[in-house]
Amino acid sequence: MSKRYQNHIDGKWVDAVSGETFENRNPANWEELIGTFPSSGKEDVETAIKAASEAFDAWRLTPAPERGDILRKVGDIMTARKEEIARNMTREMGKVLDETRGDVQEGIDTAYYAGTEGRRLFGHTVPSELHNKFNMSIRRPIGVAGVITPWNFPMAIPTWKIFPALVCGNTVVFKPASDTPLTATVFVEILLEAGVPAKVINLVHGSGSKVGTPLVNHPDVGVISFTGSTPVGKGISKSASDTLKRVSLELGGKNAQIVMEDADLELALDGVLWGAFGTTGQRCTATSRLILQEKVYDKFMDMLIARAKDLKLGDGLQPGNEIGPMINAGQIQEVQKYVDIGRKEGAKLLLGGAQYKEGDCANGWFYAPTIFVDVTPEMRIAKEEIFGPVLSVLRIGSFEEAVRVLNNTKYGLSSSIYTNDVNRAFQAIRDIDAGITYINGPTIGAEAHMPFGGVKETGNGHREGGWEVYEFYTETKSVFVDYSGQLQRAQIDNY
Ligand code: UN1
Repeated sequence: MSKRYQNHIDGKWVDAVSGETFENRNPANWEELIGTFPSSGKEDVETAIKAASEAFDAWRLTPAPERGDILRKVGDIMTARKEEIARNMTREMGKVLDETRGDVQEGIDTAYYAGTEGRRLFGHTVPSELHNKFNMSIRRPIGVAGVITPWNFPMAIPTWKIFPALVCGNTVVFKPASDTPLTATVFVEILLEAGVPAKVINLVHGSGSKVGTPLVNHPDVGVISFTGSTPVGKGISKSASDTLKRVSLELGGKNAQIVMEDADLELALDGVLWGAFGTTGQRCTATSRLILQEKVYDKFMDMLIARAKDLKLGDGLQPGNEIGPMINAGQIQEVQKYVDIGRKEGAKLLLGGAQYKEGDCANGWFYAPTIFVDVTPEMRIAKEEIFGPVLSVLRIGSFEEAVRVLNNTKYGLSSSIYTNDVNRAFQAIRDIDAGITYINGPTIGAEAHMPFGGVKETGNGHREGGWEVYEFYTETKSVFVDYSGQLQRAQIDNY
């Protein structure tokens, strides 16, 4: 039985004002309706922002360690419900159960990290220029945070954004991707059960244009955190400049794995298979390019094709399946568009290249793992994000050429090099233009307590995860305490 789900606004579970709804279907079997969700609009967003603004004062005055304690309870509840959340996540967005379990675990780790961060939120004390005067900086919450999240990590990414926002003392209006509204709803239920005050967390379902845009434009929202595509991120950045709000953008990637001739090839093979085809290639950190040294080219390609052609596609809830469906028909078309471009550009298709409809996959959005060779650095399939199970292979001679080819894209999120030469490894760390570099590991595999984000058009300089995101959600105040009992002019006026 499919269920009718609601928004959580102003402390209550409610329908959209318009009464309209949208459907959430299983991408592995589109005949399975998971539920209907409110198709919200500007009025719903405005009520949510008003509630979040009203709740701000009491929440910012709650001691940060106490706010952190609530998140520790959130982690406990998520741990107890991990399996159920993972199963529902696989049903609504397709990736295989092992991966959705990992997605929930990333949220759990983020909860426990955030919980203890409530006991830090460090400021600085520094000496004053003057006698009998004390200087410090403290951190204050910003106000209402607007959080807009994608469907590929329906639990982990909302936790990356919402936990630090809350620990820092902000209240939240949360607009999840309309492909994964169920996980978002369960997440908000858990926050409330753990003790987040009802008006502090508001959930508004619906589309980017009807819910996201009014959220970004609203003058009472002080900070926006968004993960999604680069074109949408640029639009958000422009709109947010009207109200000068702070914005964190985590956008596209065109990540590459370099394999040098001295690499452990078996290790590199496991890495590229996981990086390129895990989550059906639908990670912003996915390995979209393999940059392969010519001396090991033929051998490695034989190994790669042998393994990639046997990857098992199917419903992620069935044990043994390795690759789930893509998220929806639109993404299938987008991937097909790039496969056609690659062919026209003269790359050679070695594997896949079409929607996959065999057996149990007939009623789902499956796409065959796809590998292009003879890809040159200037081809679009070597430079543009595809967000699907498509790997472009580029042949290089030297290490220097490998780094040059890797950097030849407007994105800079994740990167990887397989080599046993420690000098090359450190040169790669220094010279690769990316926010993340893995040595002898694939391009995917973030850790909750490490900064996450990229350079160039992958973002606007902020990082999620780790300690840096806590700075994003706070404003610094410089404080001067003069205990001299006299007017002391600043040093510049006395010099
Ligand atoms: C994303 O695809 O937006 O490192 C995030 C990784 C994951 C996070 C990916 N833990 O691949």
